[in-house]
Amino acid sequence: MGQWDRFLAPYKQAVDELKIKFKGMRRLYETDNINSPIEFVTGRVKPIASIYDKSLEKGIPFEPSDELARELQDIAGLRMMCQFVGDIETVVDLLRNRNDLRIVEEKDYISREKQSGYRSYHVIVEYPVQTINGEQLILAEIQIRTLAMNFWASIEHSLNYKYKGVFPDEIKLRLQRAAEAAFQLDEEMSQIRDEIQEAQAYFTEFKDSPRTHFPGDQEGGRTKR
Ligand code: 0O2
Ligand code: 0O2
Repeated sequence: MGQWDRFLAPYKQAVDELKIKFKGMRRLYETDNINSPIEFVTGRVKPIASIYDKSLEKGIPFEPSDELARELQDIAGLRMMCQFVGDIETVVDLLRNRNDLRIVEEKDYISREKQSGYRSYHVIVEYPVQTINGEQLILAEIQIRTLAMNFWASIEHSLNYKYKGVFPDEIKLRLQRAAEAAFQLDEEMSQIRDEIQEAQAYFTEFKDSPRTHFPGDQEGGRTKR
C-alpha cells in the first residue's frame, strides 16, 4: 500500500462513517413523520490532484504529514443539503449537540457571501476514527447549504474548471447575479414554507396510504392486477 493510501485511509473511514450517521439523522425524522431539515447528504475524500493544488496554494510540502493534515481541513468533505435557509441553522445545531464530533470552526458564508456569490455554511469538525493503531483525530469540513445554493455552486464549480479559476468579467458578473437570484428563490420559498410542507405531508400520506382512492377502485384500495 502506498504512502498516500495509508495517509488517506482514515479520511475515507471518517467520510463513510459520517455519511451513514448524517443519513441516519434524516431517517429518524422520517420515522417520526417530521419534515427533515436534511434533504440529502454527499461526501468525498479530496482527490490527490486537488490536494496537490491546495498544498501548492498554501505553500505546504506535498507529502503525507501532520502539517498537511492540519492545514488542509477539507481532505474529508461532507455536504448536507437542505430545502430551506432556516433548516441550515437547525442542522448546525444538530451538529453542535452531537457528542461524537467536536466543532473547531464555523464559517458563515450565508450572511456574508463570498465575492464570487458563493453561499454555504461551513463547519470544521474533529472526528475520532478508530484505526488498527488506535484512535486518530481527523479534521472534516461539512458544507451545509440549500438546494438552490448547491445548484449555483455546482455550476460555478464546473465553470471554474473551464476558465481555470479566472472568469471573464462578464461571466463573473452574471454568476454574481445568478447567485443573488438563487438567494431570492430561497427567500421566496421560505416565505411559503408552511404551504410547501403541508403539501409535502399530504403527498407523502397520499402516496403511502393503502386506502388511497384511484379511479376504478372497488373497495378504496389500489386496484389489484
Ligand atoms: P439515498 O437513499 O437516496 O440517500 P454515495 O457514496 O453514493 O452514498 P456520494 O458519492 O457521496 O454518495 O454522493 P452522490 O452519489 O453524488 O450522492 C449521494 C446521495 O445523494 C445519493 O443517494 C443521491 O441519490 C443523493 N443525491 C444526489 N444529488 C441529489 C439531488 O439533487 N437531490 C436529492 N434528493 N438527492 C440527491 P444514495 O446515497 O444513493 O441513497
Ligand atoms: P473543492 O473542489 O470543493 O474541494 P482553505 O483554503 O480551505 O483553508 P478557504 O479557501 O477560506 O480556506 O476555504 P473555504 O472557502 O472556507 O472553503 C473552501 C471550499 O468551499 C472549496 O473547496 C469549495 O468546496 C467551497 N467554495 C468556496 N468558495 C467557493 C466558490 O466561490 N465557488 C464554489 N463553487 N465553491 C466554493 P475547494 O478545495 O476550493 O474545492
